[in-house]
Amino acid sequence: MKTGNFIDYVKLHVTSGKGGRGSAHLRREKFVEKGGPDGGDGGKGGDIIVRGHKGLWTLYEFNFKRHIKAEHGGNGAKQRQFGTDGESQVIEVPLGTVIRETNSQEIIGEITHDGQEIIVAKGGKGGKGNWHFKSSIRQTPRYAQPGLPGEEKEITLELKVLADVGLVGFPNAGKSTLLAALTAAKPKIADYEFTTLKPNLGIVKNRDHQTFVMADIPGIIEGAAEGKGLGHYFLRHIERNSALLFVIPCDTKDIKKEYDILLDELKRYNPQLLDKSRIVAISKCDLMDEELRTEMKEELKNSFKDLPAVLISSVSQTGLQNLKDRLWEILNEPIEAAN
Ligand SMILES: Nc1nc2c(ncn2[C@@H]2O[C@H](COP(=O)(O)OP(=O)(O)OP(=O)(O)O)[C@@H](O)[C@H]2O)c(=O)[nH]1
Ligand SMILES: [Mg+2]
Repeated sequence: MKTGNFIDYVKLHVTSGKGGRGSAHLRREKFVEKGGPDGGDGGKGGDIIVRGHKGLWTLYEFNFKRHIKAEHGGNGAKQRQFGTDGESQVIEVPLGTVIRETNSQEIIGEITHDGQEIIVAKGGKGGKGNWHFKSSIRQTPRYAQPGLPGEEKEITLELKVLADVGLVGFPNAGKSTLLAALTAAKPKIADYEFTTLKPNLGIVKNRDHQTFVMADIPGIIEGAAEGKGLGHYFLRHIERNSALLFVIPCDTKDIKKEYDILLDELKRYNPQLLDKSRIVAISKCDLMDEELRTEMKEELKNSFKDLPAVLISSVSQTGLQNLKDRLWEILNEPIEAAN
């Protein structure tokens, strides 16, 4: 479905290339009276191929590229020259993309692993040149095959598993500020609680063209399950994320306790939320001096043990690259039975 700037469903019009024509050339040489047929074969039309890429998390780019065409095969020529094969077009998609034929809704295939390729529209075969049709009774065939047409299809790409990050935190924790610091999204930010009333999504661009989607949702408070604050119905927006990023400000009295409250509210909404990978970001670290930061790191080690916990500041842009790298690592851990 399409929500705001977020795309996980896209319809494309794809056309493979048609095959090149076979040539009906007859050889003529100075001292050869009757030349034989020497027309080469036409090249094959390019395919439209969907390929899985583990570094992609959205179908966002197809919002601007709805028509995809592969190249036609080249025509055959004299001296049995083959026409060149038309170049195929490769559509790179995130893992978990289901491809359907739009009209029938029939599933063409599903991309589940990196490098996997599915041909969604086959290029037309090239036509045979006239020399193939030479026989004892037909020494100079003037006939050569035309190339076969390509295929034209409407396909739908749908991202089944959204492997991305949901921000979880109390109101005023700095979730929206973090989204704004990491993505081009421009969520409302203010120094009061419940500034965010509906989810915002942004695309995080990390090094080497790695991208993933981050979802910022309203703050959660203790008792959200009973309807306190904005309640917890909006937690449905992070149900399909593969990792949860807990945002807790550094000036929180008891960081571990706040984390446990958040975890408990998630559990009360849907215990399956606890199966997701988690990472903790201690926000607003520009408010601490070096000494406090060192102390905080010790505290985090004791409280969170194996759970990754990082210090960040969206305002001074500290720790953000580290956070993106950690998120990337988590998102690329093998997914067990994701569905
Ligand atoms: N000093 C400092 N202040 C920050 C930082 N990040 C956010 N803030 C401030 O914290 C306040 C709350 O920020 P938001 O990003 O709106 O917080 P939120 O978690 O989205 O809040 P809700 O939408 O109400 O749940 C704002 O006044 C921000 O300017 C930071 O890194 N350093
Ligand atoms: Mg907010």
